[in-house]
Amino acid sequence: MSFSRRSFLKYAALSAGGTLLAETPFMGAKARAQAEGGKARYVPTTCEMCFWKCGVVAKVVDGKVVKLEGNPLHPQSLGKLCGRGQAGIGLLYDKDRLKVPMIRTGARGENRYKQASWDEALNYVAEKLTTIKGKYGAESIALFAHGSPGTYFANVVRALGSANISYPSFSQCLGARNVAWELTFGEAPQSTCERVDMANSRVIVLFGTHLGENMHNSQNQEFAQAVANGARIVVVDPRFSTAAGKASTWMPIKPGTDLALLLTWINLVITNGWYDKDYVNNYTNGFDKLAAEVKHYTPEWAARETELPEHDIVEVARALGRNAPNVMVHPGRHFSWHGNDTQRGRAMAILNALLGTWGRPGGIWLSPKGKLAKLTEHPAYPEPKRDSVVFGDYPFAGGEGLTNVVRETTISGDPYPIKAWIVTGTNLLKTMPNQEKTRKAIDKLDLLVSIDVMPTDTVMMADVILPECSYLERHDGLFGIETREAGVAIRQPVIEPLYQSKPAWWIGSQLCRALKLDDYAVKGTWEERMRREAKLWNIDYQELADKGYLSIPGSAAPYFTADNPPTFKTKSKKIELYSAELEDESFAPIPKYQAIEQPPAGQYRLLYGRSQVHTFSRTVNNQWLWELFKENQVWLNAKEAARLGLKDLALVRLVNQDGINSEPVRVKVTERIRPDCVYMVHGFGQHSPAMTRAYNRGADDQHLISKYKIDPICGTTGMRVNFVKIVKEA
Ligand SMILES: Nc1nc2c(c(=O)[nH]1)N[C@H]1C(S)=C(S)[C@@H](COP(=O)(O)OP(=O)(O)OC[C@H]3O[C@@H](n4cnc5c(=O)[nH]c(N)nc54)[C@H](O)[C@@H]3O)O[C@H]1N2
Ligand SMILES: Nc1nc2c(c(=O)[nH]1)N[C@H]1C(S)=C(S)[C@@H](COP(=O)(O)OP(=O)(O)OC[C@H]3O[C@@H](n4cnc5c(=O)[nH]c(N)nc54)[C@H](O)[C@@H]3O)O[C@H]1N2
Ligand code: SF4
Ligand SMILES: [Mo]
Repeated sequence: MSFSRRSFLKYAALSAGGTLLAETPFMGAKARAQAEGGKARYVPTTCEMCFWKCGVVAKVVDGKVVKLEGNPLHPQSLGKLCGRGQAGIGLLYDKDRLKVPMIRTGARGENRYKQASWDEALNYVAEKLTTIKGKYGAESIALFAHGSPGTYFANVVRALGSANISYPSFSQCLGARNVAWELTFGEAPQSTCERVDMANSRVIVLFGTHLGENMHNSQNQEFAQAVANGARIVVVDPRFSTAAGKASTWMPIKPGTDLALLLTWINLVITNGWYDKDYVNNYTNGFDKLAAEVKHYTPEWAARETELPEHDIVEVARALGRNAPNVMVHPGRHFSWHGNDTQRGRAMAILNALLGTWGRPGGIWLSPKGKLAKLTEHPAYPEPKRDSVVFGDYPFAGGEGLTNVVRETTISGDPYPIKAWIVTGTNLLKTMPNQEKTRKAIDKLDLLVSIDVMPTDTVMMADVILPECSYLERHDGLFGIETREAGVAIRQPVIEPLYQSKPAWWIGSQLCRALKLDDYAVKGTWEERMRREAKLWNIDYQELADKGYLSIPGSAAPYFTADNPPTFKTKSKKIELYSAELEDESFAPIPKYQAIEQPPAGQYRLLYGRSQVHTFSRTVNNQWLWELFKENQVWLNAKEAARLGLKDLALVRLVNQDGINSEPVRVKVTERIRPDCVYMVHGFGQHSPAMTRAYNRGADDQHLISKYKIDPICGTTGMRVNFVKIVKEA
């Protein structure tokens, strides 16, 4: 497939839902309103349609939000929003939004609730939490969170005396990647965003990382720039992704064999001398051991294992070597694939190290200088009496906590019972593998509180539902934003909260008061606190509120040069090609290839990913995005479809290795996927009838992910280990 540069740029704009905006001059909200005669009001704020934290400028006419645009002053949006960001209005005005606090009256999942006042609902929660704490100890209260509301409830849980706090963004997303890079470089390859200098890169290799479907805004804009600048794009993906459409080489790898390819590239780069010798000599340790260890990973062997052409394997390694250090093997983001993910991440990090990409143009840029001071206005949290369970027995289970371990502990009651869950910003039934376990854990609870904006499947299991207002109706943050430079962004209300919904900071503070933990409640309003924070940071709050983003002058880290060498926060202060830390814990200090289980005849490996116009399950009911993409389909290779007698759009069910059936779903017959796997967009198959548009639309990939494989190093859950057969639906 070949696109001219011009048509690609047009296409890149289209792929964001057909609606990327042209850059608008923006000198601040007031100036803009004045320039236009004052009919419209403009409010800069921060998007939460996903977690990229783009700067938004909202246009308000007669009290109604009529348009959301990208803030040109903000480095995450660069004047544009993706389709989901623009559709924030669809969330704000969604008729199905949670509107009032509710207390369950029927059985869990029966959808019977009574309306409650805020006082009643919060007192009810506080009483229950107090009883549970009295009976089982504070540690029996756990928080699951994702995104900005988490902060306010982590405060409540810590104030109560528990540290059982976990986020799916570690366990079900990028945990293994960060751990791998921390072990290798002493630092994750991400600050606010992945620190990938794509626009200046000459060769970019993507493993999965389906940019263009994965619509993280500025990253996609930089990817488009890279293509326009003539970078060579190599896409390793069993599926011909949107990014593969921009690639010179598509490598349709056999799923789960990526480590074989990576180790072979490491071998080729070493044995052919294609690595950055000065860099490797000066900044790494363990090179000789690495060279010896990877010797037997030959291209012939890799070709058999990965089912990729040997010629391509060698040729891409050569291209990387020739263009090093201005190249990158993109570190990826969603990383919990097969349960051996930390070692895959290690191999990616090692390959980047050999090519000298850390801190170099076109590689991984360094994190900005200086850190913002922390504003703490409450007493220290009480020390939990019993250790938190959130890191399980995994020696490298990073700082964010493992959702799956909290779930496991809730089911087993070992080492102590967990009896209350506070859940906010995450749809656990859709997010964690093995829904039966999630339900089983919920059955064990004395209290499930949900703070959310939509009546999702998980919300409708809650005992108490507390309606948060959308991100367009609240103060939140300030947010420290680290891209190449450090900066500060604001989230502020564009309009007042609709219905009886409230911001998370208010709900959290009121809950503290109801629990008689007044010292942990916000002093005054959150906005007042934001002003105090701005003062601490020497930032003009008024200017920030007008512009949406302010950069911190002089914070950008330069590329590294020989007189400005990088410092590495590893134990040896060098890049650890050989990891003594892993060895000390009895893990392979250099990644070793081990083949993973492959599907039996007649079954396919279940793969999943993103649609450019949806975020997981959080947007499936959004009127605007729903109109663009109402339900997912199952991608199936054309030859396999012919063999099964299935035409395009045929209705089927998938049945997994444990006999679990999917909802009925249509087949997309395509040459764009290997014959041994099928692919679905994640987030569909909502069973909550209160989500009237999304209800029963499409199929839920998570329902079929009953099996998962835990990474022994960091405890994240590999989820691409399920096999399905396809059954025609009558
Ligand atoms: N529009 C949109 N964008 C998003 C999000 C969203 O919800 N919507 N979510 C954001 C978040 S939090 C994340 S973490 C990222 C996730 O997005 P990525 O980090 O890009 O996720 P991946 O799992 O790397 O990419 C999915 C691709 O991996 C391929 N794949 C499957 N199995 C294998 C394999 O064994 N080997 C290889 N090489 N490829 C394989 C699939 O075919 C698919 O094309 O997206 C972010 N961007
Ligand atoms: N099978 C499968 N599982 C996956 C993935 C996959 O691709 N396939 N992806 C994994 C990845 S990469 C990630 S990061 C996680 C994402 O996991 P989650 O973050 O759990 O994803 P969502 O499904 O978007 O659920 C978000 C919830 O937050 C609510 N919400 C949205 N905005 C707000 C707000 O402003 N305030 C509050 N209080 N709530 C809000 C939504 O209504 C929804 O209930 O899932 C992981 N799990
Ligand atoms: S990438 Fe899109 S959805 Fe995510 S924060 Fe930016 S505009 Fe919002
Ligand atoms: Mo993620």
